[in-house]
Amino acid sequence: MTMAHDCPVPVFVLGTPPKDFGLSKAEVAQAARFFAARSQRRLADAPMWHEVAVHLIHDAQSDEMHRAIMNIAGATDVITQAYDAIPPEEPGLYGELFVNVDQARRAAPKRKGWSAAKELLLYVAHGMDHLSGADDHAPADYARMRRRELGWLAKWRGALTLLAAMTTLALWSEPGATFIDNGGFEKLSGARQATRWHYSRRGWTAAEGVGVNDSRALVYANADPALETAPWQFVDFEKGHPHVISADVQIEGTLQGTGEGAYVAAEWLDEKGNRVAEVRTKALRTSGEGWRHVSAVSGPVPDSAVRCRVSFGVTKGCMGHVVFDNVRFARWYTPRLTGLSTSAPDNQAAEGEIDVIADLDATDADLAAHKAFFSWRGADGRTHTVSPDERNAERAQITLRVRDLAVGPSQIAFVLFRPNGEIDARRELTFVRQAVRR
Ligand SMILES: [Ca+2]
Repeated sequence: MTMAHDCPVPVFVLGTPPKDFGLSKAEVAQAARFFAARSQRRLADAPMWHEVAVHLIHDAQSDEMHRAIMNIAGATDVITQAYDAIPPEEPGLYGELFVNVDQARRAAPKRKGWSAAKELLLYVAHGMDHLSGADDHAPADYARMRRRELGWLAKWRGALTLLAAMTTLALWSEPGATFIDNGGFEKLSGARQATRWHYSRRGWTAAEGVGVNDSRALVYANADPALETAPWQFVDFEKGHPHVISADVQIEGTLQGTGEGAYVAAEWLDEKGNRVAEVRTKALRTSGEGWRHVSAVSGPVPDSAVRCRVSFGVTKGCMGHVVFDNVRFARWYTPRLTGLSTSAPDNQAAEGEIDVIADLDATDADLAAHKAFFSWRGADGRTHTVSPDERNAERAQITLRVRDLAVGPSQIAFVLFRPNGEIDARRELTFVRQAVRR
């Protein structure tokens, strides 16, 4: 069961957030998944969450649902329903949230520094909180729930800021060089099979599918849960260095069965064919409403390795349709972050501009393989994240105005990210913005 709890909760959003909320349906779904995972994790013996549907509705439907379910007239913010499994469904939780967008629009202006989008997400968080059994009948319980939900919302917004910073850093993109041949599945043989991939015919089928940007992709459908076979190819590699494996994955709904899910893997074999090293991405049971990018970085490849095999598919026990595209495998470069400093003496200044400098020991390829940014606490009380103004193999640098920083001591950090969002290296320093003497 531990494994099942690590799987993302399948959450579906029905309906569309109003345009003026500035929130996409995909963002609502991502936030809902984030809250669902936190709610589920609250209890050690939580049941398996199979599926949660989030309905975005208006006053009229909210009133109707409210009467039907709770026998109360009038629209409300969110109505939560939890259902038990109906055999032969697996035991566990199936939930439904009815979230009222009209109520979010009405309530938001009553809170300072709040928006309709935040209010809407707060309702989603509240519904998810109820699904793990939280009860708000007593005022103290309600306050406890609200604090927890605001905490989830703050964490989610922090995650959003991070994602936005990462996706805007086009220069710090994934490595271009890959040892995979036909990883995008564009080349087909006469039999319309993707060339260069070895196929084993038993237990599963591979067919042409629609990939990223309407390109070709490979659809993997496992028909026999007892078997685990997958398309594969031998690839080049460099001994003594880590390697990165990644792919774009799309799953129709949720994979059925008991296995971990869809994955991409590389394994290194010695002279005798024994496996001496392996790297595997996190397995997915659902991809939500679109494509998910998965990646993982191996340790340094041992000297005994003579061959490397890359494969993808679904683990034993899992059944369903998975579309794979852009399977990549390349050497992973690790830049070293050797220092972080500012141009101000003793990292203190009252006004003017300061340079913040991260010292790197890297190559150009390292830079292409990493995302990076500086972050600091601003005078406006918010944490700011920005890409470097300048960077090369030796350093990354930004220039900040002292008056934009928080008064007194605050942390300035520099972070290097792997393509999958894991932190590779981080340094921080304490900067003191001194009061101006007049
Ligand atoms: Ca493709």
